[in-house]
Amino acid sequence: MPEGFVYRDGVISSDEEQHFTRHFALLPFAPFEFHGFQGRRRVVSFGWRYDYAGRQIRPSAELPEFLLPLRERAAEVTGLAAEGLQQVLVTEYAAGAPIGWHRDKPEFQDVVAISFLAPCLLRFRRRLRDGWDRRSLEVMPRSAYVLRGAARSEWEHSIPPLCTLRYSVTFRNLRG
Ligand SMILES: O=C(O)CCC(=O)C(=O)O
Repeated sequence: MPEGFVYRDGVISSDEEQHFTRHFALLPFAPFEFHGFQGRRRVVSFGWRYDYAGRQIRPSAELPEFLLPLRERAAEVTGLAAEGLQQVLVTEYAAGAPIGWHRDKPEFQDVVAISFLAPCLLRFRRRLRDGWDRRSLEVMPRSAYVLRGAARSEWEHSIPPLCTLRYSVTFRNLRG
């Protein structure tokens, strides 16, 4: 896998997964919007959100209490302080909803993602002189992965659509 990518299975239990997904179902999700285009996934941001029209991050709603223990878990995986993970994005991928090729915005630094309910294929690609260098990994529910280093800055990532609901919660610190 790309340098800077870390994967850890089983960072939450099945009971914890059920607890969190019951809360997710009540969140005020909105379709992901990108320059007038609406993606099929739905998102809700806490702490900070990226404003695509203004090309900058803006303050967002305070992190709900039920997500604090999950942020602790994400912090343990990275070795970062939990309070440093200031941006939290909950994404709901209904059946058929992908996330296309992208790199995370440069305003953010490290990315930690915790997955819920369904396995997915996390794909990476980077441009070579004559094509693409590609990697992929099956990411399991209740696992965490971290994007740092080249995995974060040189490689793009994407997830093809699934047949069932998946949620992810991504935690990001801000570039200092
Ligand atoms: O759902 C995931 O694991 C990927 C999330 C992601 O790539 C993003 O929020 O930028």
